[in-house]
Amino acid sequence: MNRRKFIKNSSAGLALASLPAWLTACSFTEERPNIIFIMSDDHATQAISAYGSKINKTPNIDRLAKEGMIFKNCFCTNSICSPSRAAILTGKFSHKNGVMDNKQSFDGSQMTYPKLLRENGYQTAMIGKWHLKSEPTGFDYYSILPGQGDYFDPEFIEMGETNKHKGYVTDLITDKSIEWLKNRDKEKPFLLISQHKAPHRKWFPDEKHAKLYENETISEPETFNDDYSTRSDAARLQEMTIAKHLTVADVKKPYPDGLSGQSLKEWKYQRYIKDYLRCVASLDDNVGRLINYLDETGLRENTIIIYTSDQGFFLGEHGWFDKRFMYEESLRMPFIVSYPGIIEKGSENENLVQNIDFAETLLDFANIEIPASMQGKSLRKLLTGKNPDDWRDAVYYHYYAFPASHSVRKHYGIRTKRYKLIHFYEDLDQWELFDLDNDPNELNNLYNDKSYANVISVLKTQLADLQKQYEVDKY
Ligand SMILES: [Ca+2]
Repeated sequence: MNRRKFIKNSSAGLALASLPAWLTACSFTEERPNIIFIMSDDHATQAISAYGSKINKTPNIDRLAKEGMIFKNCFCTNSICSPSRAAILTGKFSHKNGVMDNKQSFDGSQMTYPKLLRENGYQTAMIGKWHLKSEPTGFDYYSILPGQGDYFDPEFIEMGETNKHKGYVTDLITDKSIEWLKNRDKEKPFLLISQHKAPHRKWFPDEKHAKLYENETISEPETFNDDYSTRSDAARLQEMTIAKHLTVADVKKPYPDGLSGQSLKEWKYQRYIKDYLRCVASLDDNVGRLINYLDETGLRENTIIIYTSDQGFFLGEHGWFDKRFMYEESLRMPFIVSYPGIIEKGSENENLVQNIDFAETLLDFANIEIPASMQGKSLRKLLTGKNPDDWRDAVYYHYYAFPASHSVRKHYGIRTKRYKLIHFYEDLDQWELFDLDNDPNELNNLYNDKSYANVISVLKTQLADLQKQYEVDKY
């Protein structure tokens, strides 16, 4: 039995968890897991075969799921790029970490989980898309894309110095990640954050994948022609339709003569979804490259690998691209965790979890005390096969970025296992209720159905309780 298994299987594990951080850092450094946190940008679960994709295959991401645990109900607290990244680093909702939309700069002086790992003996690196405006803090090394970054020959800011690199961004981020692993201090455990630009708009595939799906027709989602008839005005006022708002620049080709209305919308969807899936194919290859490196170097055994994306995305559902709404495709994040010997292979979890739980989980596995100011919960028990009776029965969501691109109105809401209640506020003041058991596609807003009056009343109380618990100002 190796040391780590001994600690896990004996009462020594409990004793270790209660030791002060400095002592665990000094005495047990070699037993603590390494962590590789791989995050892509806008990769929806509908485009991951481990989540049942009907339109593509992701064999390498699936491999992580087969060798670890897949979370079926992992949700974003605010479905947009910078806010999700800030929530992950801090374990706090947007109103607490200060990044409510993509305009705000992350206050790097605040506590983050990489800082705590570093203070406790980990070496830490951040490679790839950062998208938080301020300089990364809490890392021994960083090499980040400026802003959104470019797909081809991108610039990287490496420890303050900007240089252009030749190649495709997804390959380069993986090259840099492997290079850092090769050159790290092998005496210390590590945290490597490897964050991809792909498959973010405008979805430029590399040459290797450029012809994938060329002679195929990708199926359209069930809700492709949604008319929003029962929904609030927010569903009609948005500006993210494939029909009207996806541009010539997005599809990278002039619209064919003679196409208009529905036939043009269908043509644009094919152009959009194929480029998106091509970017995902390269991403999946590169996830495989990184896992292979860990396998080849014997690092896999003691390394937690996470695959996630900063939020979900609409892949034609409701006729849309982009994210932001609290609807399922945008709200749900992929979240897959592998840790050989500790997490049961091929396991699934349906508990309601959120991106504010990631920091606490990683600190917990590293036996570092979780700051009381963090608002999420460690998933360690869930990941080790225990199902706590007192796990949360609802999640809170809040989107603030209006006016902004795509014109999605401000809203907040609550999602339980069965229901979702959303309040679009400020200029609208309209509510939506969905019964997800009977209406998983969220087509029937039941807010004005009198038979749901009790359900709505209970949900509103739960929502108010969550707002109180998370110290949200009233809206
Ligand atoms: Ca994103």
